[in-house]
Amino acid sequence: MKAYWHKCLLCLLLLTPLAATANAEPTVIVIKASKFLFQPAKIELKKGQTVILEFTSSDRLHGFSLPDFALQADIEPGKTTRISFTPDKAGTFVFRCSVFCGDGHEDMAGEIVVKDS
Ligand SMILES: [Cu+2]
Repeated sequence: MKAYWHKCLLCLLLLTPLAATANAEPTVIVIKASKFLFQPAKIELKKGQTVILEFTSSDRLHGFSLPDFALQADIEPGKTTRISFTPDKAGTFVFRCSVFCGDGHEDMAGEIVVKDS
């Protein structure tokens, strides 16, 4: 009988971390856009791991464009824009503002570094 309870306990211990992983919400990466930068400008992700990219703008309309993953979004001031993103390849990928926002617009960019998990 004692052995039986030991087995039960063992099963519980083994299954608990699995259940926790299955229910885990994707990590939210908060990105702030303003003239003429993204903060943070460098984002590190893991291949195959889903994250939510959450954008806000503190001044005017900006855009987010990540052509290597065909991702595109408008970032409107006063609004929160969320995109679910699961990088399926490793590497360094440049994202840019895709809405002309003034004299520094051309330099408004950042990079996403995806590491093999
Ligand atoms: Cu811009």
